[in-house]
Amino acid sequence: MRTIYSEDHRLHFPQAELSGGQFVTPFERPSRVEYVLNRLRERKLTDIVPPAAVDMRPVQALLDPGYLTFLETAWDDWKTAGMEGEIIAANVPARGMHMDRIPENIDGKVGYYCHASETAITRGTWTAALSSLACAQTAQRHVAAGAGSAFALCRPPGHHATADQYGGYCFINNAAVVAEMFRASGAGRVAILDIDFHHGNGTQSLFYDRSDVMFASLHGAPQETYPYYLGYADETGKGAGEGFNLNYPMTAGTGYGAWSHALDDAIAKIMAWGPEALVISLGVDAYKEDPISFFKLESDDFTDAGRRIGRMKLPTVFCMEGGYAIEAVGVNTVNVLEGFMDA
Ligand code: 5XA
Ligand code: ZN
Repeated sequence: MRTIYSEDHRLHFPQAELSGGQFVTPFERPSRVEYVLNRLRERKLTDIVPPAAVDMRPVQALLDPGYLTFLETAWDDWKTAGMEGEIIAANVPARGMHMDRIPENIDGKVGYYCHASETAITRGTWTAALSSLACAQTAQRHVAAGAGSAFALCRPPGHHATADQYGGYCFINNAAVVAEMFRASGAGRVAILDIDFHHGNGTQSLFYDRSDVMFASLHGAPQETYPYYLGYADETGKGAGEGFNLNYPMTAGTGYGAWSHALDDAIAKIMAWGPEALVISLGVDAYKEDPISFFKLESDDFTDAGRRIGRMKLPTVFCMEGGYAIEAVGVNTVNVLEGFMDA
């Protein structure tokens, strides 16, 4: 399986993340990718290529143009306004306030376009986000051309990003763009299966009223973990999208027994629908030692999960999402890919 990877991810490395009331080194850091690359090489999955140039057309079709302009210009505007540090949202529209009036001041704009203030924007964030997107797009074209599968080693990740909000370390929703590109390249039905520990709120919101893209997510219950305000089992889609959104929230301590049961259920429902392409939001933070998550998967479980996904026998693009048990991220990610290829 081909991996698509860009060095430009390094341009996004905020100094700090707001966590537990303190500024800490961000969990989502460049070295995560090094561990994945090393493991890919160790296991001789060495077809690692750079992405082609990013194509903004499918992104513009899916995301809010004002949001894209904001991401592109935020750093310059922030500096022009005399801000000393990195961009961190300090003011967000809350209950009872206007949710639809965009402030002119950059500090207000940041709050308008942000949903989680752990995520900082730095000088290189936009370029890095575009490079991450380019990896996903190149993977999609490779699979649409008949390759069977591809792994987009995306960083920063994407599944929390909505049409007009960043947060949860995500800026542009790579998996959603890939799904949209599969639709544009002729797939009538596309499924997105999100196995990251966190609910893919951004992906859900982008397709919630659509019947051509099914979204299924296995994640920590929103009562107990980020993103807190979305991801309940009764969110099943709306309008034409009713029945095309499947959430599997699970409680703290969930192990592979219950998790794989949810995976099998999601796979069965996806397969009964008959999609022509599959996008996997591949996070490995369901791992038992992940520092910001609470599931209990072992490294071998990721191989088995990959095998179950591989048995779907669908053209598949994997987009890297989360995973922060830094030394295990490589093994766990590559285990999914090897299980998939072994199916
Ligand atoms: O999949 N999403 C993540 O891993 C980011 C979680 C951020 C929690 N503050
Ligand atoms: Zn995650």
